[in-house]
Amino acid sequence: MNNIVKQKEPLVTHIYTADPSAHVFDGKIYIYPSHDLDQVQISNDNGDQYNMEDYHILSLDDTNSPCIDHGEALHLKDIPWASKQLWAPDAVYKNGTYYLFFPARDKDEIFRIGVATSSNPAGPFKAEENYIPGSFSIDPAVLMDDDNRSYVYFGGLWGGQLEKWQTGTFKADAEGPAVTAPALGPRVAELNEDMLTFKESPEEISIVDEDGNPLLAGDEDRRYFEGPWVHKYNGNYYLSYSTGSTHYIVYSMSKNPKGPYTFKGKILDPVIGWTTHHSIVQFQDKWYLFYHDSSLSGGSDNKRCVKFTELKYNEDGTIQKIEL
Ligand code: FUB
Repeated sequence: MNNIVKQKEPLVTHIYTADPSAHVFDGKIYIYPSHDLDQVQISNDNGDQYNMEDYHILSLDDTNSPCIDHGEALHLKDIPWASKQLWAPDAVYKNGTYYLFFPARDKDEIFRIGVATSSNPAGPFKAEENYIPGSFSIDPAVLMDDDNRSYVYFGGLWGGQLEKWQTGTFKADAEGPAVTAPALGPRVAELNEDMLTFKESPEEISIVDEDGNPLLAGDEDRRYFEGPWVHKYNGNYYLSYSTGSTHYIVYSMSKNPKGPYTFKGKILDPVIGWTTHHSIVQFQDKWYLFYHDSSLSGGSDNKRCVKFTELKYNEDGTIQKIEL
């Protein structure tokens, strides 16, 4: 348990946490973060410094309550198909079961996406024997739509390996598109009723500018890098994500969960540390951005802390940029 949480302070300080996916279950806010290890690591573009081995789930009774750490919810050793690097997870509830979606490298060092289940939002979770067939790359985020259809959004460049899947199969030496070519988009797949398998092959999401032209790979202030999050507000779908190398959280909007999405603007400027990763959730009558930075460790890329702050919309549905 932590002290009373104040906005923009770390939710917990006894462990390092990152990549917060926040949801309201049973009237409380549950946060599904990565659990960064307290290790000295040299950073590289492959993300080897993010060597996480388990998940802890956090919760808040309300936005002024102490933050509760519910302890270890799932460990790498209990995931039969995974070899290392438990990266950014997400969770969804359906018919009495909570489903934890998470990326990890398989025994061939290829990132895949797995599922684990629990009857409790805080776990413990039991992993499926194998990863989701047809899954790849990182950072799964699940949207349960109003019609009860569920979609998994995922994908990340560089260490997240998305460049290596451009042909539909893994090519270890594949590189990203030329800077003047359309950027790679995140992938989306609808889930079957069982919530454990894809109903279809993942599709690439197109993110376009106000004129309908695809964002280009060289447009690093706007193009997709990793950390997708899709939420719905007033009938619009919002796809927000990290621009990676330029360190922004930005967003785009669509009338369709699979896009195309039209780029709108920035939500958050760069934070302390290389990565930036967020989620957006409504709790009671307000909206919140959950995010991380590396302030708790004095700037170590691989020792991050989860925070939150209020998020507001303009009358036309666009999101107000947050000034921390
Ligand atoms: O935490 C490991 C990786 O760093 C995540 O999967 C990315 O989104 C970035 O935050």
